[in-house]
Amino acid sequence: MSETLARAGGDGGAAARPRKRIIVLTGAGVSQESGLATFRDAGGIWARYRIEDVATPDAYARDPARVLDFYTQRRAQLRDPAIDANDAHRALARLAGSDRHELLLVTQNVDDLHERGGSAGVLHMHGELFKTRCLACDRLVDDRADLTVARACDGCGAAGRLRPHVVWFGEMPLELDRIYSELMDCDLFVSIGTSGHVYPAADFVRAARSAGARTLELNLEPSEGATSFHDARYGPASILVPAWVDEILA
Ligand code: BV8
Repeated sequence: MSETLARAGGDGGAAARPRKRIIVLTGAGVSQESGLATFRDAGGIWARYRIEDVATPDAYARDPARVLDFYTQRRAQLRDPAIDANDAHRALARLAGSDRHELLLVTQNVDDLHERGGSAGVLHMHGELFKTRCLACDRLVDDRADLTVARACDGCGAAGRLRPHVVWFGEMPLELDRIYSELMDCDLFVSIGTSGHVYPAADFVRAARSAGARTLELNLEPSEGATSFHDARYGPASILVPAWVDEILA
């Protein structure tokens, strides 16, 4: 696996056993027990909003105020001190610290709970809620403030050109080349808390399997891609993930 991966400690000396290369993909289910709504469960985000109205480039072009308000509300919720990382996030950070494994943590989530649970180098393939991009000058900044049409870019001063740094439907996810090259070179692919509904993330298990990796699904219930996994365990992530990490580290 390339050096871009978080080296999991250890001196890497010649005598060192080869590290097990693990790729973990997470979805909204890993943050559900932290209090963040998922997308497709009962009462989920897409039960209250239409994707076409709030999560596509056309929606933003047609009614930017509505789209920015959707993300402003999600930012406000994520700023709420009652929302914090859970045991699943923390267990994955523990795994990254192992000197016998190399972990690439890819998340579809735009929240920062993996980071708050202790993970570093998280690959946010659908972007990040606490980042804002200016369409006039392409400036990308950390930003937790409300997004409004009137707000001007601190860099170029243009107003009405700011958007959340998230990947909308119809837009290319981030770092796909890097993800696919790591999938071709991993020993174990683990999918956690995702419905397997959104592509290309839903395709990763097939790519990993075709390259010879073992595949495992940890989810509340069978995902749409359940039959593509060698192994599966069903239940809440805050129970399943720490138990699985303990097994891996034993
Ligand atoms: C693209 C950011 C390429 C915004 C999101 C085939 C190939 C390529 C594309 C497509 C294709 N088929 C269709 C498409 C188009 C589309 C797509 O997939 N549509 C779907 C609706 C069919 N894909 C795209 O548009 C993607 N772009 O492919 O570009 C391209 C581009 C240009 C030109 C040519 C090609 C972009 C997709 C990214 C969209 N942005 N989010 C935001 O967050 O607001 S997607 C959104 O869905 C979130 O990122 C979310 O993470 C993601 C996936 O949802 P999940 O995370 O899985 O959440 P969900 O609620 O669905 O499921 C939760 C699961 O957790 C459930 O299974 C539940 O049982 C479980 N769970 C619940 N509680 C717990 C739990 N598990 C454990 N413990 C618990 N406590």
